[in-house]
Amino acid sequence: MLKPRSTPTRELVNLDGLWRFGIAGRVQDEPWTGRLDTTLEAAVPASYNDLFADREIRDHVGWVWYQRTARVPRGWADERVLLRLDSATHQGRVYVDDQLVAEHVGGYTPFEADITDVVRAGEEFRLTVGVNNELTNVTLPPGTLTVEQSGRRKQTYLHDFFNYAGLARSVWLYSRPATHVEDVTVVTGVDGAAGTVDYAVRTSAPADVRVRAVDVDGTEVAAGTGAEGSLRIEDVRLWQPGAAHLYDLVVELVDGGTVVDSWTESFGVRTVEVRGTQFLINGEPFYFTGFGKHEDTPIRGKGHDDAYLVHDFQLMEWIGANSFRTSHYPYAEEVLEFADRHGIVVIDETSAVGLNLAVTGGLAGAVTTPTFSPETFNDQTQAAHAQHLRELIARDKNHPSVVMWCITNEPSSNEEGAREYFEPLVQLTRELDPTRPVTYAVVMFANPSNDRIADLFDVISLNRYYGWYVANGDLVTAEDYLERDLRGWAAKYDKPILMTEYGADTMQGLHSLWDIPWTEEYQRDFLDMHHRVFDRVEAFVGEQIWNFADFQTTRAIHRVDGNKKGVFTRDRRPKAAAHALRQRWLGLNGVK
Ligand code: BDP
Repeated sequence: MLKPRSTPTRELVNLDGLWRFGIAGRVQDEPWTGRLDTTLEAAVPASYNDLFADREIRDHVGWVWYQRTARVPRGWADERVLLRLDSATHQGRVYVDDQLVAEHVGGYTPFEADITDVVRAGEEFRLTVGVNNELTNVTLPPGTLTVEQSGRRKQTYLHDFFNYAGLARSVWLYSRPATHVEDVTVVTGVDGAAGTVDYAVRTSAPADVRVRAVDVDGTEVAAGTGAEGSLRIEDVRLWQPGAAHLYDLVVELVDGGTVVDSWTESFGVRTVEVRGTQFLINGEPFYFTGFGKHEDTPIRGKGHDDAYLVHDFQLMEWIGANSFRTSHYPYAEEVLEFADRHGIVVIDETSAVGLNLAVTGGLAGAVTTPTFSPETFNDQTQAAHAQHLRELIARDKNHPSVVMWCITNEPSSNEEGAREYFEPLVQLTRELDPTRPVTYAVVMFANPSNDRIADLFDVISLNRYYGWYVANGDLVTAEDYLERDLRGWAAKYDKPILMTEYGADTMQGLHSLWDIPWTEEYQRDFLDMHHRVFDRVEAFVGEQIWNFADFQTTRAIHRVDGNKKGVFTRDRRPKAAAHALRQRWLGLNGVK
């Protein structure tokens, strides 16, 4: 699905701002049928949970309602009119006046509705959006709903981040010509000094297609006609990690000499390949440095915020990080566009986190219930996962910054049923995008002898907590365990190995001379120990620390107002480890 954009043939109205807001039970039934009966207003984009001084809202389980009016610009009489929600976490229902126009399940991918037949150019309409935050065994991420003795409904879940919900990304009204570009796919290659650009344009109706590739200064560097084809850019400037270069692909639909739709897709020319134990970008070995991140800030929760976007990327540059993983869900498209423009490498992850009944918030328990079974994660979960992959890859396939798909975080890959569940999903990912490697983040208790799915993937991405959940406070033992573990994987698979999580909770300002977990010194020494080991293992292609910044979680005895494994605090101040990391990563510069 194309991100709405203003072009010579399309116009765009942003509907962000303050919307009337209320939780179900406190507003009228069928709230879309009239003015929402509330005095509250919520900011969009933002998760609603932390906006109000009201515990019931923060912990509400079920539907909440957002409402505002919007006006269709009067010049849009001959256009199709669409509404686009960049996300509604986790389920959305959209009403124009009294009419349901869209419904979508999945909290981190966009959806839209053609509302031409229910609105009129120049007139106002009432826009009501219901958002539901419930998680079950067939949603991604999954969760469990229970009813307490008091009758209060409660949501529990297996992932270690707060279940922020609402309209955390932008909402748009846009116009589109009746005959239009529906989708554009760009796949690039390198041929000596030239770049090759294979493109495919899907149109809503038969039309003549012409395309041209344009450089940043506006020079046309290649052109072609037809819905599918290949362009050649001589003396191409590649998109490189740390040195981004983007071109525009201008796509025009022409009918009898008139341009009926015009769409511009930016792209970078680069290649990605896994060869043996190497991860190659543009044919050169690439070593990932960086973090697992979260969309998480005070007050806004998971709400997209351009100021934090800029600042987070500044901090990544300052510390020498060349990459991050969108743990544990697809991030706002603005984040990927920024990464495209600034040469930051992205591992794009789905929201399939928590497919593991042996883990609770980072703590391991005994497996009492099978993870994959008709009662737990089943065919319906798998179908939701497949649908999520389709939506994610359709949304993100043209971003040069995205170099790999991570289709799940810490599933119970050592359990029976894991292979049956994942094999078709890996296959689907490869069909949807044959150009990018595929990985999954391997949970600590899956090891080279009991893991059942690693051979299906291109890269082995490990989440390991030696020195934290195992051998806590004993970095000598932890070093030994870590090295054995890594060497075990390296001995079994001829694949690149990447560390996608390692980290120690750290309270900013807590210090000690000794190996005391939670201190700033311990975090620094813990990371140093890991880096010594990584440097000894040949097949190693990168290190992404857990986490970039402290983030909010659900309540748990091992969480102090959230997870504190950030190298930066939640308000983005560096802990001591940040300075040590900076020394290492600026020195490495993406090559080990
Ligand atoms: C891993 C999870 C991550 C957690 C982390 C932790 O992938 O989401 O936040 O552990 O416990 O299991 O800090």
